[in-house]
Amino acid sequence: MTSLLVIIVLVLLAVALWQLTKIFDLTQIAAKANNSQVANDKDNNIQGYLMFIFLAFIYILTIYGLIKWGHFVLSTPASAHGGLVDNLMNITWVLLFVVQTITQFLLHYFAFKYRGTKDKKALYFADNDKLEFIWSVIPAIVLAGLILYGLYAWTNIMFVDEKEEDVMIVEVYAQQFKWTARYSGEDDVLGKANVRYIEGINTLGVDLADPNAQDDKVTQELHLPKGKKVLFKFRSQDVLHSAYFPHFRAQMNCVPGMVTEFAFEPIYTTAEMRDMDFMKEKVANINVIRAKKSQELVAKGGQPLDPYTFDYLLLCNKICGSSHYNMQMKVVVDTPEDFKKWLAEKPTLIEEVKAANATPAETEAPAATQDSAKAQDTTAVAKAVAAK
Ligand SMILES: [Cu+2]
Repeated sequence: MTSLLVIIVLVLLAVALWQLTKIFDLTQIAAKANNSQVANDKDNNIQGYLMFIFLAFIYILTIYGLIKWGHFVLSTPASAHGGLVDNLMNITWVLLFVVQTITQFLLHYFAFKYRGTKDKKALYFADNDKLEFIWSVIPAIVLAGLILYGLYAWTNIMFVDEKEEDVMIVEVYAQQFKWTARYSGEDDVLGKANVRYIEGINTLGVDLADPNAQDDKVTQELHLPKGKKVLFKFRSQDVLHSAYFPHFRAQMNCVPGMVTEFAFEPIYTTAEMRDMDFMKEKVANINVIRAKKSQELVAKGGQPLDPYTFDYLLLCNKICGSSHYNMQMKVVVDTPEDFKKWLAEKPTLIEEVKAANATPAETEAPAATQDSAKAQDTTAVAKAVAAK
């Protein structure tokens, strides 16, 4: 009750103060000599120079941003098509940078040059065909060039002829909040899958009766062989996800109820990428930050952080729920020999399902016999009743 009264008093005090300032303002206005709303030369000069200050602010912010954050870019792409994507991106950035620098200068310079003065009169200028032609045609040509180059890059990257090209087919399965990979095995054909077949450890809903599914292998880590084009088939169990491989410049939405595709060829193994100078520098920088954080943690009685080593990652790039931020899978690019060895060691899904089914059946066997004995008893009783 008291706190409510205090709040009411405070609100009333605030209202009273606000009213008092309004009255004070009104009395002041009457005392001022120049209360005109029309800008004079001094006002216009101030506005004109403010334009230049704002222009300088934009330029300084751009340069500062480039110096401070410029090194955060991903650098060398790890896929065969990555250079094409980076090229397109770089051309777009350079164009934007040049056009932005020039147009912002012109905009602010003319705003300053033609600032208002007492005896200047605005000129009525209806149109100028030549000027309009120039500023329409130049951007149209530049944009058309960019779009054509983009289309060329897109078709180049996205077109995969499964029959002609020697591709390896891998399924990437998305669900809240993890990724699972399925290798198509020796036949290079994935077994059919449907959400209705999901049962026990068959979390991808693979049709175990499908002949193509017999050699499929399901893994929690994505290994890829260097120098081999991999065609990914994406599925999602629940909501929209997006498979994003930043180091390979690849991204594709995973849509429930349909299969989407993306193919790329890894060109550097994980070990080779770790050995590149720019990557060594990045990892060293991260570890400096981690070491500092570790000191803080240890001072508070916690555990220090492990040093960071680089790994390729598959991330989710669609906000798909509360743990979206941590929906990731480690991607390892091996030499073809190491990849073969790794995959050969993995059991097929059929073997895994058999193993999973075998264990509980053996332990539950006595209970099952009892049940069937009971069932036999009841059938005997039923038969006897029917005979009567
Ligand atoms: Cu997701």
